[in-house]
Amino acid sequence: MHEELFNKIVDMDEEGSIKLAKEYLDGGGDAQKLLNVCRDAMGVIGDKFEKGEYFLSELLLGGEIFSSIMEFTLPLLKEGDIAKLGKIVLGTVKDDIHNIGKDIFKAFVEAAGFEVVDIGVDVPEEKFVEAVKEHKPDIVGMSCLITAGISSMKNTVEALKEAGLKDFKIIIGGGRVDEEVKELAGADAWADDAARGVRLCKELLGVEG
Ligand code: B12
Repeated sequence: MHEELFNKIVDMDEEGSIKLAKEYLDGGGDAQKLLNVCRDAMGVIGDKFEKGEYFLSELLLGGEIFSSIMEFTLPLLKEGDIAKLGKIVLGTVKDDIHNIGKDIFKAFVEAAGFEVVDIGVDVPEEKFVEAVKEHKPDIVGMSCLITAGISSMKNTVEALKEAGLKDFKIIIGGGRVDEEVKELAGADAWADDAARGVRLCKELLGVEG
């Protein structure tokens, strides 16, 4: 199953990979092994995107395939099966309703082994503050595609500080971020593609892989 499923996912055979994954589990296959194959395949898709061999459509489809397989695989995983690299509270900032990039990043970073608490789009500062208090993440991720979102990110970082919350790193992503915006917002890292974002999340927490 392993190599065949890996190839089907990397080759973007959505129907074939879902069918094969279901057959594997129905035949008594191991959910943890299935998850590992999906993770490896997602890593390769991310690498191919960074190298320019794959485009946005493949990234989107890769995210969809992973999410579809996880829908029926996650409930079968035992507590402790999912090696968590860390927890991320993720949202698109206030006044910005773009969700596509956030959702792709979410699928890729979950595939890499992070737990994600998705708090949605157009998320006001207070909601980030509440979510951080409640979920105690290792990383706060903010997505931003529009210029108006830059001040929202800055305000969110300030609101988190004012609330006395500080035991986490902040990463920003989306089409409207760069080094300058990172400095302005007071974030620790920025990424304008999902694969880079995953790598940076690992770097921020000093985890291998
Ligand atoms: C699709 C789209 C829409 C859709 C959104 C659909 C949806 N459900 O998301 C609709 C039509 C609703 C829309 C609405 C608007 N849009 Co629009 N939209 C776009 C468009 C064409 C594509 C955005 C997109 O999905 N890109 C693909 C994703 C995958 O890319 P991405 O978000 O960058 O994500 C990747 C990385 O950045 C990273 N990533 C993303 N998030 C995160 C988070 C973290 C933490 C990390 C680490 C990584 C990460 O991973 C992703 C995968 O690699 C862009 C143009 C463009 N070229 O970007 C304009 C664009 C973003 N929109 C724009 C505007 C202005 C608007 C509107 C204000 C238009 C209007 N006048 O009504 C509205 C409303 C906006 C609002 N209030 O938020 C402008 C923004 C300009 C600016 N500088 O402010 C753009 C750039 C178009 C333009 N050139 O004018 N839009």
